[in-house]
Formats: sequence, structure tokens, C-alpha cells
Amino acid sequence: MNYQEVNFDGLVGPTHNYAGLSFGNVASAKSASQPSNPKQAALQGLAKMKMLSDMGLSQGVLAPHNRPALTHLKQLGFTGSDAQIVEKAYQYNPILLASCYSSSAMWTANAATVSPSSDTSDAKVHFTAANLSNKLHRSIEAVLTHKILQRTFANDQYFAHHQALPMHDHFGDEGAANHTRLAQTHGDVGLHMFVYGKEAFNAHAPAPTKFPARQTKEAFEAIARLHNLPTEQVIYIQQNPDVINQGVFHNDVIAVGNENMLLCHEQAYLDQGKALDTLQTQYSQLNDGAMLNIVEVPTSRVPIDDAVSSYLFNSQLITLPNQETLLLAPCECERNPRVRAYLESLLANNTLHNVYFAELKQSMQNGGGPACLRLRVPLSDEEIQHVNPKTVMNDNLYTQLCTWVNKHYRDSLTQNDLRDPSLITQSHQALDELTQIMNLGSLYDFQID
Ligand code: SUG
Repeated sequence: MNYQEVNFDGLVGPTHNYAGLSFGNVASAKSASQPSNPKQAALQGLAKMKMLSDMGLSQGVLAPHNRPALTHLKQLGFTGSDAQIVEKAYQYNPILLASCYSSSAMWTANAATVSPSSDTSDAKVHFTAANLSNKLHRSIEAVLTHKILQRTFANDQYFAHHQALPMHDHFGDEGAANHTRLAQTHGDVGLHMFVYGKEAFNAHAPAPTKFPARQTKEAFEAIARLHNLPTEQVIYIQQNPDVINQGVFHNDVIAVGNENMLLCHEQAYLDQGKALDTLQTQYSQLNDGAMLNIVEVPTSRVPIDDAVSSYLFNSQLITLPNQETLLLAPCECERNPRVRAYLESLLANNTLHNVYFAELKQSMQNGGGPACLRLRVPLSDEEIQHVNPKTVMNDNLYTQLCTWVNKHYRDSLTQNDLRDPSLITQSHQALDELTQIMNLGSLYDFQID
């Protein structure tokens, strides 16, 4: 059976803004209260999707969430018309309102953990929506994300959907951002590398002290059980707490893998030498002695600060249809002389065949690079036929979505604008129209007057 990896990117929602909500995410803190440009953010994301689709790769789109999250505000006791609820929430605490207005669901690397049908015992593709319990604004995403995945992969003969894990720090789960599937090719047997920040049930285990560890080992153990992954195809590796303390809040800020290649910083993992030896041994046992190509980036070439500010490791590492590798990196990597020089050396020694740079400044300013914006879903040719076709990128969908963004999105949004009642209506109207474009049915729970 032929398998390919399909990237499902999050479409940036109409209320993309900078509220400084993510403690431990350096870019989010730095951009707090800056005006955002939702229109540009959405168009930059769409341009990335189009570029990959034009290269002959299958590319999907996941719908944004409805914001403000009025259901959440009502649950907290705010009453009245939509406009009154928003104003009351702002008066109570502007951060609460900003949390309910965040378009953070755009970073679909945090939407779910995915296991392909080739690895699961029932031969279905399994999805577990991430609970994102560590951040208030992100914890709101879990329920709708589950629903969007069900509408996108809407055939229970091929796809199995699990609700998010219990919403508690012990099972803190940030989805695919901390998960890498390594395999000779996408269709071969896969080794699931689950990277966690702490062990919830072991108070003596190492953990970061300055910034939170958002992902627990216990969460990934639960997902491996839910997805029925064979033990020999699973490995748990702990992130280096020291780099979490320096702003590496997900594994995809310090490592990226694709098929049989893992590009990681030399400080990515706790006790890295041992961790990578174990990874290599397990990989080769699973693959008749074939070796994983591990490329460790030395601190002397790329210090942690540069890795975090350039988001080198948040690049997408992709196998192109002609089997060449492509690293789709953020433009910030091109502008950083150390990172650029390092990438040039990877091209010169043939570790990589192509490096492209994507302009994603609007997302980057909230700590979301190319890899944050996509959920990888390995699918067989047959399974692709059963994905909602209106979520698969092509020239027509691209044009429709660009027209839709240009019609509905603002080109500037400040924290004070979140009080504007017309933003509620604009956002609802936009999303209502989107459900038709993407054939999503009555996905959202608001009423259009
Ligand atoms: O969860 N930023 C997101 C960025 C997610 C990046 N995803 C991956 N690395 N896969 C986060 O920290 C910022 C929101 C704000 O401050 O307005 C935010 O949620």
C-alpha cells in the first residue's frame, strides 16, 4: 500500500492577536500587546500551504475555532447579549477576554497525536485531541478540535477519534508537537518517539524549574494505549529541562524528524548520549538493522538562544515526490548568520537537498513557526479518498479561502479592539461562510441574526 504524509495546516482565525498568554514561550511574551494583522497572518499561512501543494504534496486545511469562546464565558457566569458578555469579561479581567479571543488553534501541531493505520492493531488511523491543559486559552480548544477532526476525517471505517485526555496537569498533552514517527519511509513500520517534559507521578524525576513542562510521560503512555501501538514501536524520551527553562516549550522547538532522519540540537534531551543510543538500537531492531540518520546540531554552531529566536528546528522536514529532502524553514533562519551558515553546511554535505524559507512573521511573533502550523497525518492512497475533499488544498480552494480572508479579516487588531462588539459579528459571519466553503456543517455553536 502506498502511504504519504499529509500536512493539515491550521487556517488562522479572524481574531489572531498578541496577548502574551503563553508563559514559557519567549516570542509570545515579547509580542504581548503589539497590534497583530489577522489578514496577513491568514494569507501567510495559506501561501505556505499553496507552496507545498504546488510542489506535488498533498496538503490539508483545518478550520479555525469560533472566537470569542462565548460558551466558556457563559460557563463562568457572564450573562446578557454577546456584546454584554464580552464587555463584562473585559471589565472582570482583560486577560480572560483575550484568552477567549485567541486564535491559537491555528497551531495544529498541538491539535492531536496521530497514529497511522499501518501501526495500529485495528488498522485505522487514530487521533487523540490534545487537552492543552497547561494554558487556559489553549485548554478551550480540545472539544472543538475533536469535532473538527471528526468532520475532516469523517469515516469510522478508516478513522478512530479519541477525546482529549482528562483535563489535568498530570495528563498534560500538547499533541504532535512532542511526537515524531520515525520510519524508513512513511509506509514502513514506524517508531513513535514520544518526548515529555516531566513525569507526573514521580516527584523525584528531573523537571524544569523556571518554565512549565507542558507534556507528561503519563499522557503519552495513555495515548499509546488508546492507539494500540505495539510496545516495540514506542519510545519515551525526556526533554532536557534546562532548555525548557530557556524557552523550548515543545520538542518541535529543538528537534524535527522525517522518515529515517532526526535533526536535533545536542542539548535537546536529558542524558542525550544514552537516550539517542537507545533510540538507535530500537530503530535498527525494528528495521532489520537499518540505521536512523541522527544529525545533532552542536551548540558551538547554533546556541540555544539562536535556535529559539530563529526557530530552526520548527522547520518542516519533508520528502518531496522526487525523493529529495526539503527543509522549509522560517525566514528568521535566513536572517540569522549562524543558522544560515549551518544550513548552508547541511546543503554542502548533502544532508539536505533543498532549503526554502517561508515568511510567517505573524505566527512567529506568537511562537508558531512552519512546523507548529501543521498536523502530520500519514495516510494510504485509499484513506485519502475518504478525507473531506473540501479540506484538501488545490487552486480552487486556495482562491476561495484567500477571497474569504480578504473579505472578512481586519488588518490590525489590538487588545482594546477585542472589546468592539462588531468583532463578534464579523467573526461569526466569516466562520458561518467558511462552514459552507469547507463543507463542515453546523460546526460552530453561535447563531447568526
Ligand atoms: O501554545 N502560542 C502558542 C504557540 C504554539 C506553538 N506550537 C508548537 N510549538 N508546536 C503556544 O504557546 C501565544 C498566544 C498569545 O500569547 O497571544 C500562543 O498560544
